[in-house]
Amino acid sequence: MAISKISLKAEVLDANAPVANEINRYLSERGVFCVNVIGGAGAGKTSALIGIIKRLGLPNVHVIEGDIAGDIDTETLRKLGVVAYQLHTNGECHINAPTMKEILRENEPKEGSILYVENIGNLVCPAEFVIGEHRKMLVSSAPEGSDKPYKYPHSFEVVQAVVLTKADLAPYVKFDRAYYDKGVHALNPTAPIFETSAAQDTGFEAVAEWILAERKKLSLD
Ligand SMILES: Nc1nc2c(ncn2[C@@H]2O[C@H](COP(=O)(O)OP(=O)(O)OP(=O)(O)O)[C@@H](O)[C@H]2O)c(=O)[nH]1
Ligand SMILES: [Mg+2]
Repeated sequence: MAISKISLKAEVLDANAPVANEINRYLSERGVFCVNVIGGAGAGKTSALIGIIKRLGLPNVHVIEGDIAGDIDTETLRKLGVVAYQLHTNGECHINAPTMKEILRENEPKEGSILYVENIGNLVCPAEFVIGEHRKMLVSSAPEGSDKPYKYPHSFEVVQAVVLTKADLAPYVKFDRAYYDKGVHALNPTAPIFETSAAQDTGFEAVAEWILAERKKLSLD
């Protein structure tokens, strides 16, 4: 039973990868830099995106909001003037490449833009699926606990940056920053950890600068 589950998972991931490569080529040819934002439910992904987008400006930004149900985050972003598209995963715990391809067919991102994709909130499945992104960014929050890298290692391994948010709450939840950093660095020695707070609107400049620098590395700016 366990073996057939594993082979089914491998099959699903194998089928996903070529579509993700196709999307990556499509986006790169259009000069669109795509960041796949993953993180637990309620970690602060949408709030972090707002903080980043405020720093980078609206004109060349698109957001795909992945949800199981509803369009609350999409509406929040639209009210702020962000061009946001709603993607529903029909109950799936992650966005996959075919679904991403479908939404891109219906909503072509503007050439030269930055496309953020807010994935479904959980620390497991979104880490496994590539969807054509250039970078994966993890939003991880202090109240989730400093043990998260140790319990959900894959989410910390596959990303190129970690946004440690809700820093304003760290003193109230006994967040152990040294323990957290040790766990993150053991799994991922190169990813920067950006400390932010959406409540205090702090730390997002550095994240925005990182995004622009990563885009430049790929000559997509
Ligand atoms: N104190 C504090 N609260 C925050 C911060 N960032 C987000 N929140 C709050 O945390 C809750 C969840 O924030 P969201 O940005 O919606 O989180 P999310 O990860 O997008 O949530 P889902 O899309 O539902 O998975 C909201 O009540 C926010 O106001 C922060 O930096 N500090
Ligand atoms: Mg959200």
